[in-house]
Amino acid sequence: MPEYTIVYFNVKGRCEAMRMLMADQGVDWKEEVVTFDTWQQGDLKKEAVFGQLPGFKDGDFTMYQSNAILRHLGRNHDAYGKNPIEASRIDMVNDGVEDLRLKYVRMIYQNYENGKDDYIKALPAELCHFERILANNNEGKGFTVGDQISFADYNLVDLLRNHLVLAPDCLSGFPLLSAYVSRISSRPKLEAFLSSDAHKNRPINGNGKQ
Ligand code: 0HH
Repeated sequence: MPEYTIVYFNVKGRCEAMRMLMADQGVDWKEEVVTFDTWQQGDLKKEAVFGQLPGFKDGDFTMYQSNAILRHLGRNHDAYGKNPIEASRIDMVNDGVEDLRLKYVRMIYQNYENGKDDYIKALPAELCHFERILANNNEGKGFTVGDQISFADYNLVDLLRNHLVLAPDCLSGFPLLSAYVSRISSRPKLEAFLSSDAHKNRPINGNGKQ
């Protein structure tokens, strides 16, 4: 069994998708929770390749960058497509998820009070891309790419679940996305993780906004 450790702040943030992937794949991992005070001391920031967390340990190998970590897990657990074309499609979907995550994070951390309403108004124009991606793959009955789950699915479902907290009706105009989130979230091992106190009690973001 791999020896995985997430090194991160006590938030879902950029790590919940990797936790969802590991839980769903039946893989254990450890958490090294970094407090604000420890981070402020600066040693961990100096160690981090780009001066930021999350870090991820796979045995003796330590890496950074959340999307690279997701890809690493995708490769290790057969969640990166069945051939190079599927892998490239999965990369494309994941880059789209990252584009939306960056907009969400900027709103949450830099413009919540003044920007939340406009952000929610603009959401359909973002979500329609993912609805179309689903519609174009097995009529939206499965995953974003191919016929097996990928790291991009965990990333997308995590981000959509966060958006359902921000705006509970945001998927009402997107029947395929709505069913997709329910379907993926009810995979037995994933559902057990999503029902756990560890998941439920961990804040989505670091500033109390959600
Ligand atoms: N491209 C990187 C990735 O995908 C971006 C990483 C990043 O933004 O991995 N890291 C942030 C934390 S994620 C970071 O290291 C946002 C969660 C914030 C939770 C509370 C933070 C308390 C900080 C004291 N930020 C710290 C830094 O840049 O110094």
